[in-house]
Amino acid sequence: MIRLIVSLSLLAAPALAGPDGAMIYADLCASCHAQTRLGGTGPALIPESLGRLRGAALQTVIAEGRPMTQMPGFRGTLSATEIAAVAAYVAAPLPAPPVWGSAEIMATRDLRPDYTPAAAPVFDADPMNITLVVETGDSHISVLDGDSLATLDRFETPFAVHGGPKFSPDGRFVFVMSRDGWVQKYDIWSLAEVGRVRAGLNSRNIAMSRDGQWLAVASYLPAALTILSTADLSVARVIPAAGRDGTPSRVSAVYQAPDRDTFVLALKDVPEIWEIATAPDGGPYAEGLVHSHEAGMREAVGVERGLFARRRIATSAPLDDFFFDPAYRHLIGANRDGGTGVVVNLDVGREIATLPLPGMPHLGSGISWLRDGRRIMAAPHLNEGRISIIDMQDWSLVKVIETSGPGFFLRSHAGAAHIWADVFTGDHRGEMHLIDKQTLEVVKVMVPEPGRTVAHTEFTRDGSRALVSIWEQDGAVIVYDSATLAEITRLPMVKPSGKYNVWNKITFEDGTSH
Ligand code: DHE
Repeated sequence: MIRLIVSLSLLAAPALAGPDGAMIYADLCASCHAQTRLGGTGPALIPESLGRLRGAALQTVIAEGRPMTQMPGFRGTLSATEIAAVAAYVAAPLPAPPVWGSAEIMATRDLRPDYTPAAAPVFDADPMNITLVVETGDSHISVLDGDSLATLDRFETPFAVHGGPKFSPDGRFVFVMSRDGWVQKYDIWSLAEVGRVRAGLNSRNIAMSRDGQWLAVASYLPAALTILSTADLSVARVIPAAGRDGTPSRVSAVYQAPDRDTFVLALKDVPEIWEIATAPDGGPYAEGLVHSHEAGMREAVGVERGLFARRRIATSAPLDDFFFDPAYRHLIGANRDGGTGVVVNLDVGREIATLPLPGMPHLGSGISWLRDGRRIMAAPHLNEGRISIIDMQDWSLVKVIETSGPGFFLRSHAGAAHIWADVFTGDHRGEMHLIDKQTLEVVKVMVPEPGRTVAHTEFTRDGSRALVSIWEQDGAVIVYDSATLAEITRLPMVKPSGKYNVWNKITFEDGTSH
C-alpha cells in the first residue's frame, strides 16, 4: 500500500518537474536519429526497432555509447535523470505505428528523367577494374579507373551509406543503400544515376539475386525483407519477418548465396535463418531443399515453392552475423550479444558444429583462403585485438592472432600474400597489420599517418595493388603495391570508408568479404 501511494504521488507530480526527454531528444539525438525517431544516420528509436533494448540497458547505451558505431556516450553531457528521461521518451510508442508497405515505398520512387543509357562504356578504362570509393564525409562515391587511378565520376549518394554496394552480375549497374533505407541505382557505363527509392525506414544492407533481376533490402523498420526489381526499382514483394510462432523480427542482414540461387537472411530477434528462392520457379534448388527433408516434413520446416519461396531453418539462438564457405553449403553464424558461434549445414538445415569464438567475432568481415591445401577462414573480434583462424574442414581453431586493437575489416586477394587487418578504434587506430596467409604471422604493422584512423582495404582486379582508407574528413585512399608493400600514391578523399572493385565483387573473389 505504501508503495502504491508513493507511485500515485509520483504520477501526480507536475510533468515539468523532471527533465523533458522530448526536448533532450530534439537537442542531442534528432540530428542522427531524425526528429520523427524513424532513423537517419542512426537507427530508428522506437519500441519496434529497439527490440530487447529497454530500461537500464537502454540507459547504459545512452550513457556509454556503442563500441564500433557512431553512437557516442552522453554520460559527460547528461545527468542520470536526464538520461532516464530521454530513454523513456524513445521507449514510448509513436502516436501511430509507422507503415511502410509497397504503396509508401513506390510513392518515394524517383527515376531520373534525364537518364539515357549509353550503348557502351563512356570511358576507355577496363569496366571490370572499376573501383568505387564510398566517401561518407560528404555522401559521395568516387568512380576510379583501377589501372590509371583516375577519377571517372564522383556522384552524390543518399545520406549514411552502409554495407557494400552491390553490382549487377555483368558489372554495369551498382546499387547503393543508406541506413535510412534509400536504394540508389547508378549506371557505371553511362556514369549516371538511374534513380532511387526508399525501400525501408531503417535498413541494414542489400543483396543481388544471382540472375541480377532482384535486389533484396534487409530492414529493421519495417521488420521485413523488401524485394525490388532491379530494372525499375519497383517493389516486387515485401515479406514481413516473423518467427514460426509469429514473433516479429528485425532483419539483420541479407546475403546472396549464388550457388544456391537464394537469398539467406539473418534474423535479429528469432532463432531462425531464412532462405528465399530467387530462381524464376523457385529453381531446382528449391526442389532440392524439399527433398533434403523427409517426406511429410515440408510443412514443419516451412518450405514453400516458387519464386521467393521461403524456407525456415531453426537455430538454437538468434544469429545476426554470418560467413559462408565458398560453395555456400555451410553458414557460420554468431550472435554478437550472446557469444554463440555455430556452423549450420544449409543442405540439411541444421547446426552441425559449435565454434570456439568467444567475445564479439565479426564474421561479416571474415575471409577465407587455401593454406596447405586446406581452406581456412579468419574473422576479427569487435571488442578485442585478435583474429581467430578456423579450419573450415573440421571447424577447429587453428590459431588466434594477437593484434594491437579490435579491428573491423579484413581483406585479401588470391593475388596477394597477406591479410590486411585494420585496428578501428583506440590508441592504435592508425595501424594496419599485414599477416602472412601461410605462416599466419604478423609480418608488418604499417602506420601510414600516425593518430589517424586507417581502415578497410580493397584490391585491384589482379590483386597487385591494395587501396586503404585514411578514414578522416580530410582523408585519402592510399594505394600500395601489394607485393612490395611500397606506397604508390595517395588520392585525397572525404572520409573514405569502403571500396569495391567490380571484378572482385562479381566473381566473389577469395579474400573479399561478402
Ligand atoms: Fe557495418 C558491412 C553490420 C557498424 C561500415 N556491416 C556490414 C555488413 C553488415 C554490417 C551485416 C555486411 C553487409 C553487406 O556489405 O552487404 N555494421 C554492422 C553492424 O551490425 C554494426 C556493428 C552496427 C551498426 O550500427 O550497424 C556496423 N559498419 C558499422 C560502422 O560503424 C561502420 C564502420 C561505419 C558506417 O558506415 O556505418 C560500418 N559495414 C561498414 C562497411 C561495410 C559494412 C564499409 C562494407 C564492407 C565491405 O567491404 O563489404
